[in-house]
Amino acid sequence: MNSMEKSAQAFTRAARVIPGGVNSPVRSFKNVGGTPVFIHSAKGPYVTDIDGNRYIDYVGSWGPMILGHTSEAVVEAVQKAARRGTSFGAPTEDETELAELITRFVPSVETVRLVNSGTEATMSALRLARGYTQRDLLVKFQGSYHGHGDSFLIAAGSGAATLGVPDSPGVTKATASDTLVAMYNDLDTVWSLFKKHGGNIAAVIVEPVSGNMGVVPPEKGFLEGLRAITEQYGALLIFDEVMTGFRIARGGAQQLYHIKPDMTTFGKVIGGGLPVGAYGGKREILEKISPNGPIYQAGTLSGNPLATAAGIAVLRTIESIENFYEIMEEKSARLCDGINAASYESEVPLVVNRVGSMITPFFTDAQRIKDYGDVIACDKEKYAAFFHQLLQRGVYIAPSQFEASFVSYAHTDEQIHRSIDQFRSALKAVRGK
Ligand code: HOZ
Repeated sequence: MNSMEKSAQAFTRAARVIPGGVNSPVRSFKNVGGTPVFIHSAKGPYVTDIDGNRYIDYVGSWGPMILGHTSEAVVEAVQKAARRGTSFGAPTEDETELAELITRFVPSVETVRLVNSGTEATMSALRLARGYTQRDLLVKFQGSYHGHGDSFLIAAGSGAATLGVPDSPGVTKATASDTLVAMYNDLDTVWSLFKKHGGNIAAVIVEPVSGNMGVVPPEKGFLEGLRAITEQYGALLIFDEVMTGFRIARGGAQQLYHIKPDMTTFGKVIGGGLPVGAYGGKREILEKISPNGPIYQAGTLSGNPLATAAGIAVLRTIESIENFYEIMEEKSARLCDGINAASYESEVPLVVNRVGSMITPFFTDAQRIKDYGDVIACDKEKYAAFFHQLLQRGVYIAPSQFEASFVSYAHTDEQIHRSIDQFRSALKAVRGK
């Protein structure tokens, strides 16, 4: 391993002109200490920093790189698209193609609007839900994160939990009072909100598999219960599948758990690493957005040709690989089994939560991790020490206990085995600390 001196210098330089030296907080390493590695390039399952250190990468740009980095299909598609023009502010056939692919993969999505990020997708979906139902209130879950829109920054996970600001200053009291918070995996808390406010709740938004407090799967009956409650009270059920969409199954979490939400939000995989988001669902609801309906949402770069080309390339590649999701499952299960064995051998207790290719090792003596309360009781300091031990050994996982790490199709058996060896050695190094 080379020094990380160039990264340290780059961080100092960045901090002079960029708040905190980063353009998104989690990547600052604030939760794990030290200075972030600055990336020079990436290929397949590897990222290489500007000091020349190469890491087996399980961040994968926080989810988009399901095929691994710089996949030929994506690079070629983007290059080709760039030569034709980088933005038109007018419709293209490729946008329709991507929308067709999305609706084919996720049947509950009858029509879909492309936007530029997951945050934009959730903000737009919420406005639409409010306009459609003519109600104001939103139910979200503690420790869940739906991007940085004001309505969602209440008891939020991801960077907000990482940096200890789950209720962000700058969100007005009025906005915050329209967001009601329930506990993930606890239907009683949802029932009691509906009993009190049911007639004015526009929507429940949920990460069907939570990824932004680390990976926390839904308990049996939880998503079914949300479907039943929202139907009973005439509220919309929004699945935030920005992370899980096209990742944990062809049709996302809704396919895996057999639940049909009213609306779904996407991002990450459908942009192949370029800025993209989307929201879609029942035609009847989506008809209410502009220009067909009165609820406004727009964007100069929406359906951007480069992002659209990348997204089409990713989804077409996935479609062309037989048993793509079974292969992803095998790779991820192998890694997860290896981490569990390493935990046992090193006598460092872990709960390793995994759904498909999303994984979080939680440092805890508990038997299971099922909600935000369990998550925040984990040993963050040990996670931080472990993260750095792994980094020194050439393995890059999420720099926060409150995030998911991701396996890609490009991770080979050999790289997974090598990673497991490094997990074992890193766990031994943090034992007793
Ligand atoms: N919100 C992302 C994790 N859930 C982190 C994005 C970033 O820092 O790049």
